[in-house]
Amino acid sequence: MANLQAIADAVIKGDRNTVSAETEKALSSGVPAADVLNQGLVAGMEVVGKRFKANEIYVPEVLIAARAMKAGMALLEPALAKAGVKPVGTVVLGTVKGDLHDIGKNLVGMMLTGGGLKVVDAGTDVPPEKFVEMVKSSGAQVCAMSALLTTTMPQMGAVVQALKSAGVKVKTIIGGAPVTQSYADEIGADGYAADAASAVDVTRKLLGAA
Ligand code: B1M
Repeated sequence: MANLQAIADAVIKGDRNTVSAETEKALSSGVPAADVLNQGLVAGMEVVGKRFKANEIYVPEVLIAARAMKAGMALLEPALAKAGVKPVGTVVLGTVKGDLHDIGKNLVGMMLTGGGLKVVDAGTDVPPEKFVEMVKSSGAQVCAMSALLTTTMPQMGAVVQALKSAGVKVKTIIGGAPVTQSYADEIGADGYAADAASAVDVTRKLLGAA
């Protein structure tokens, strides 16, 4: 019997073995991957975020919870990313310079792959010049950036500017907890998405494939 609350609780405790076991159980009993993700893994990480903010837990506990969440996400990946679909475009995706948060970025990557896009993962702490270089070398039509810190958000503007200065013809999309549509407008990004699922819709729209 699938128990999504058990997945959330195990993420909160940082118990990756239980996260993996319960995620496998849920998937094999037919629970949709999106429910396992949202009601299990993401629900658990939301509690972790609140406790972190309230100084009830600290960075090591958050890291252990993040590792547990990643174990569950690795199991969900094949279900989220349906194989065999011809890519409708290529996206370079990275977390901007100074920022090491990659859980949301990885989720966006999985959903984009599932949405029929080829994703070139630039990793975390990616400086503007690396985004430019990777967009050029991959021939990507979209450059997607994630930022989780208010202090690293300005890097997104720096990437938009660097792409323009390099004369690279590419659409840009941004997202991450502190990012908003008005911020996207301010820095001249072509798109903004609040979550991984909308990132797929916005990217496909930017490519004219919606
Ligand atoms: Co950090 N951290 N963290 N952290 N951390 C936050 C972001 C924070 C909000 C916590 C808090 O105070 N409540 C806070 C930022 C405050 C601010 O700037 N406003 C914070 C801080 C302060 C820090 C440090 C500075 C702490 C310190 O060292 N004192 C430090 C910075 C390190 C650095 O990056 N240079 C730090 C470190 C860490 C860990 C390493 C411990 C760990 C990251 C592990 C990892 O990613 N591998 C961590 C974590 C896990 C968090 C919280 C708890 C959870 C983030 C997460 O993974 N959420 C976070 C609190 C919170 O957000 N509740 C916090 C789950 C994930 C699925 O959601 O990433 O938001 P999220 O992604 C969503 C959407 O935002 C969107 O889609 C995703 C899902 O639908 N999205 C996009 C994301 N990218 C997108 C791109 C798109 C479109 C949508 O288009 C391209």
